[in-house]
Amino acid sequence: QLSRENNSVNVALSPLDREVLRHLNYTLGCLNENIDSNYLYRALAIAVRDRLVEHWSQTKSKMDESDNRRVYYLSLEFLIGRSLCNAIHNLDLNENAQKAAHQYGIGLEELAESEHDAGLGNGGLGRLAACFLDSCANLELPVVGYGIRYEYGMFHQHIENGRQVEDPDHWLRDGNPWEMERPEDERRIRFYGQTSQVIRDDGQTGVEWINTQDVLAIPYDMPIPGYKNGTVNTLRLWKATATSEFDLDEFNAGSYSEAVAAKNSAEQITMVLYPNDSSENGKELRLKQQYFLVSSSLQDVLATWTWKHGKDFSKFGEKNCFQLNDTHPACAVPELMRLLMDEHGQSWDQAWEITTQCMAYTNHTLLPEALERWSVRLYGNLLPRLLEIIYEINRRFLQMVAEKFPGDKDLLHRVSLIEEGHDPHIRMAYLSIVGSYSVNGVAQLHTDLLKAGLFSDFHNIWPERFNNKTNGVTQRRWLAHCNPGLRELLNETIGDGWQKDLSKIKQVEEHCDDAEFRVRWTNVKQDNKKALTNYVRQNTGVEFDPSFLFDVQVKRIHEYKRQLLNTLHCIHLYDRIKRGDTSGMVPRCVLIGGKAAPGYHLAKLIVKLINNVASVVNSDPETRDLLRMVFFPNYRVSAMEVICPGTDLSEQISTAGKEASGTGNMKFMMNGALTVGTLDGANIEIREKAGAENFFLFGLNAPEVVETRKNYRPNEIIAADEEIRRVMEMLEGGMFNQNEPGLFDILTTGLRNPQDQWVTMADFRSYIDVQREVGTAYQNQDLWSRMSIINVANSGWFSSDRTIQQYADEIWKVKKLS
Ligand code: DL6
Repeated sequence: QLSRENNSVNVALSPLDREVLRHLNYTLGCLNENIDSNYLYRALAIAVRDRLVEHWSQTKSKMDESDNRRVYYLSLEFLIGRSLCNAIHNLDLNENAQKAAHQYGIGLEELAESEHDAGLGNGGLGRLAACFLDSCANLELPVVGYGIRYEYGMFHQHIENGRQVEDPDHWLRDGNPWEMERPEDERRIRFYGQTSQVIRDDGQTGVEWINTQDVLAIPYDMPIPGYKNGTVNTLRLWKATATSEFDLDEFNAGSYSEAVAAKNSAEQITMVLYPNDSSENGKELRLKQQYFLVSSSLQDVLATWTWKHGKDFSKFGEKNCFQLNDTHPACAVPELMRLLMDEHGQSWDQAWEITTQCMAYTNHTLLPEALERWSVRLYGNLLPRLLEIIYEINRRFLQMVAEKFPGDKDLLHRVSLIEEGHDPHIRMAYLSIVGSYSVNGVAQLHTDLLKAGLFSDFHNIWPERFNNKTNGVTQRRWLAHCNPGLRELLNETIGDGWQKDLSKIKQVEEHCDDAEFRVRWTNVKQDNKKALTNYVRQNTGVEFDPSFLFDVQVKRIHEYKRQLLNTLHCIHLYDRIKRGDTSGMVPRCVLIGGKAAPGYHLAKLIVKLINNVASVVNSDPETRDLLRMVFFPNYRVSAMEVICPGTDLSEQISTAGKEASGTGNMKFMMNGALTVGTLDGANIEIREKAGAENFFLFGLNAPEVVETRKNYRPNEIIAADEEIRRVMEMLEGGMFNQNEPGLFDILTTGLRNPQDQWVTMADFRSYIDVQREVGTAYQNQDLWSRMSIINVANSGWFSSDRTIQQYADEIWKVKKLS
């Protein structure tokens, strides 16, 4: 409970302060002496939002008036996190907002914690979409985000007896001051039914989709403010609702629950985010979500188009572009065809030309289990008209391939959009490639692997379609906002131009030989480590010591990301300490955090192992001066904002060739952490930019992983290496599962399995060795801070502004709104 400290009307109030008070009193009806901090947060958020509204409307008018091409970023996920401080930062309102909060005896940072994270995404892919929107607004590009307004976002994770437990995330329960409902733009979405031939007004035969079960899509708009530039772009999120509130006949007959059944079933569509980030779901409800997003967004764009251009679609493809964030919105290809042909009277050829002129597809994964395939049966039942169109696209495509590569039957099988068999499936990645003019990967290695492997046949057919766009993150959230200490030091040293253009951060490299500057740099890190120490204590009860090396791995829990390798290393350090082999050992706090998909049992077992090892390590008085370990629960965007500024060492240790890019690696680099990593994803580019001497490299590269797997004998590796053997003995001997014998057998068996895809044992020795180098380097704080400065100075490439400028120039061909 807070109360106004200056309640007298005579006190001079700043305009923002006055608005906060007015919203508290009259928007929220809160006239009490004592104010709940959540009310104050909402009053401040609305006051800040008020300052966006005019710019928002001006940006929309500019877009409407301009003849520029427009881009629509279609994504099932936008992992936004909190919006208040981001808006305050971009509006340059920090000082005023601080003062307004202080009127109530609370700091802005503490007040901001009242905001629920908008967790509308799983991890990298969703967070990338949020960074991209920020950069589009910063670059004043005419880009609209389209997504789903999930009632429940990413589940909350808590730990019980070392195990992950999931809780629902009802992030909207206190209202969401950042959204505005736009019922006037509702769209009707159709499911099920059949198709039938009709004769159209112009005498041509057409197709009608009949007997459908419909739902309505209602848009909620969120403002996306640019950085001090007066631009406010839009993220439009769709909510599903029934076409009528309830069935009046049923209602009058007294069957109340039946009367609202349709409403409930419609609202289910946008009820909850699917929590799998790296495996497909195959569930009908998920396909409904995908089609619901795509159809409502395309109808929205077409409505704006016809309002301006009537039935003239000749320039539609030139003036519009849809970026597909992975294959999740891939039904945009057949849906745009359907809308153009069945609703707007275009011929197949016209519709196909338009579609392939405006669709672009980004691939985010090489993992076979994450590649979407939809059962033809399920698809045809839910979306019969779309299935017909997909079959026709495939027929024409295969005909073209047969003409271009005569006699190659095998090729036709390989590239067909339909995987034949007793239960045929549609290959959504192939559909996306065939329907798009651009296909991109998200880091150079990833794109190279796509071209040479997964999509090699398509690369052969259309080499010009493939391109790379290495990911990036926004420096405004991931440095300026989350690391105020470093922000101020940078501003003082090189000016604040880096916030708009991160390439300017290079200038700080000149100061890496200045001893006094290095001390200031280290002091900033030290303060951030203290803040992280408090955060860890509050959330876990574990005491970190800010003088230790903070070694951090936070990301989704997955076998390929190898949290298991990190844990094995912790066991190894524990063993060394117990044996008294501590010479040159640097004291370390190891933090691991991340969510496991609820159905991914091995990942959940890895969480349990991390917790069990941490509990043994932390309760042993012999080791506490050299090693602490914690599993950080409920890892999310707002947690990363505290974790990454306080990190010394960033763990990016995936099996080479498996991590498409990674973006956490970039956030850590920007905040002065050094990376220990494999040659995977964007790590390769991080190392190139920072210099090999400022990066701790270990392990096999991607081709070596492929070679190693042909003759992989982990048991021999274990037997031949005394230190590794001891780690396995501790693990297999039950040291970390004394009350639950055999609990981790499935993990140890996996590590010893010659078929282990992640070849953990092949990299373990190299990882132990490089971690010794890390320890040695950390002992020389002067050298460490120099390396840290050089990493930050060379992080300019990893700004999402750079990535988005490349999308704009090379894929979208779109110019800044003038
Ligand atoms: O491109 C964003 C992000 C990459 O940085 C990660 O390396 C990659 O794992 C992630 N992919 C996914 C899986 N999605 N699908 N499909 O989240 O994308």
